[in-house]
Amino acid sequence: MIRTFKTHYVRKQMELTESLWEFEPCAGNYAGQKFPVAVPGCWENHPLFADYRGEGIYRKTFQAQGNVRIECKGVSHTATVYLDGHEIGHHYNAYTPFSVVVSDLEPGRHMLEIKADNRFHKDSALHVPNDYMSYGGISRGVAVEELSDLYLEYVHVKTYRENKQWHVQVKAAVNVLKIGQNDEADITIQGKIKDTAFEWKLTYTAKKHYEFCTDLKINGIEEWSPETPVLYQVELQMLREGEVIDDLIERFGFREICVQSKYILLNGKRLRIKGVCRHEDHPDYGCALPYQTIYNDLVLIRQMGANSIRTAHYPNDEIFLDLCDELGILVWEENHARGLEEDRMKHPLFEEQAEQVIREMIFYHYNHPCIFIWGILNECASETLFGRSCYEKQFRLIREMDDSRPCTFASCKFFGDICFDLPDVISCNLYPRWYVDKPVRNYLNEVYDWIVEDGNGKGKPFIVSEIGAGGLYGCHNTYHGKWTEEYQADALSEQVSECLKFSESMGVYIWQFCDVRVSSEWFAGRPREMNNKGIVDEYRRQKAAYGRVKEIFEQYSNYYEE
Ligand code: ADA
Repeated sequence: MIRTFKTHYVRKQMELTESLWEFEPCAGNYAGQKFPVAVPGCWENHPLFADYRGEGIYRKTFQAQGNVRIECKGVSHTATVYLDGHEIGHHYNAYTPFSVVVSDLEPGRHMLEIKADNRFHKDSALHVPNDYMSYGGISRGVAVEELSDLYLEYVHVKTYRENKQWHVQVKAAVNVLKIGQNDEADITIQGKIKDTAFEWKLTYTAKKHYEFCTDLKINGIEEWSPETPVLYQVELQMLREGEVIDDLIERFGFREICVQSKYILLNGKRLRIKGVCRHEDHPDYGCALPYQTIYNDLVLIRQMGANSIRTAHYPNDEIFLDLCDELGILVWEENHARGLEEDRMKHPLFEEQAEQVIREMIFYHYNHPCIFIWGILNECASETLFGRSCYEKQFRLIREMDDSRPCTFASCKFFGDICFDLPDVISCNLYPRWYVDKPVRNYLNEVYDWIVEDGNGKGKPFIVSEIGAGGLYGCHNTYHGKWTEEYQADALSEQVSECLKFSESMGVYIWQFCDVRVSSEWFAGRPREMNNKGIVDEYRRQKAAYGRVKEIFEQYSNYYEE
């Protein structure tokens, strides 16, 4: 399953995830041997490849003809795509979707091969040894679609209010793959949102790409919010000479996010964030969590009174976003980068690769009402001039692509950060009672005062984007030392309640939801080669901290009083 709802009724779409693929590792003890595997999946979850870092080829045949679009929701982390033995695509970065279109396929069976590579190779600027695992494999769904000579490429819906009336701006594009004999043809695109219909006309000639945009007033809608996650559909159909040749259905919600002085407003109400950071990670599935496991995580997160998830440190699977739309969970979605210092950001491919993640993240995820803020470059070099130039460029790109959401970055460079004038929201990762031996309240005051007085962050909303402590599931001792469940629960109680009591903070994200595997090449003293700051362990067994945080979160509503 690549989405939780159907996006096409006319276009023929087949998901290549319903039967097994063949997997062949390219190196190691089993090089050249073939294994049946499920896709999506990570090879680390096959007992023979639990620590394999390298290249592996996935093979699958499918039946199709004509113009074919192959969409991969995520291959970890470098993909080379071959069809019938010819290379047709290449993509870097595990966490964003990509697609390849091939014209005029003969009717019959075709061989799709995807070579995945999770080595920290020299051309990889973002996937580096880190405090999370860069798994290997086809980690998200794959679909094959048959297209007509032209197809609907995307539809983006922005919702906004004017004089208390809700409007939508609908943008869409058509790609022309082939021109018929007469070199031109009349096309109609019919659109529908609720009971409002609209239409675009197009006469296509040799041009390859056509863009459309319409603003509409929509009556009688219900707003999307955490309490009422009401969703609507935009439905497009493309007709040539009266015949429907393509369709595209997307989902969105009516909601407006903006920043006003120190507040983040959702539909005019002052949001209070009670959140967790979450990696896509599970001992049985790696980063390829199936629908039910993602859903179960969201249930646990909601049950503890949280209203938000930060997708640290990369864009997430669209099924996760679909579910957050449905359940009313606010998402901070982040581009891919963690802890890259200046020399890493000077990697010749860094800029291009990081911007590509932003482009793909916003292009594919634009319609999700759950996403209320875009984040970039977690804990990167925001204390240097070169680092600042990267933050500047990336914020510019985001704002060009989407003016409907604020943006932010999570800093650990306060007392030296020179970028706080750039984002709409100031976010800091703070670890009092863990890495910093100070009472939480004092540390919060110290950091916040610096941001306002010396850090150029005055007058903007402030969020604690990480706070937490390590705790090993089942570890107890009489003196509640570090790594015990008790120490973690005590530290988190103090951290979370102080952040929520702090009148200058608009909310807090706990680091982190569950314990996660870290790459073995990155160590930093993590017991079990895992980051153990989860409030549930890797199998989602609740630690003492879970219940303690729940008690605190439940005392606070989703909004600040006016
Ligand atoms: C950082 C970082 C996280 C994680 C955390 C920790 O703030 O953003 O990815 O590494 O520290 O556990 O130390």
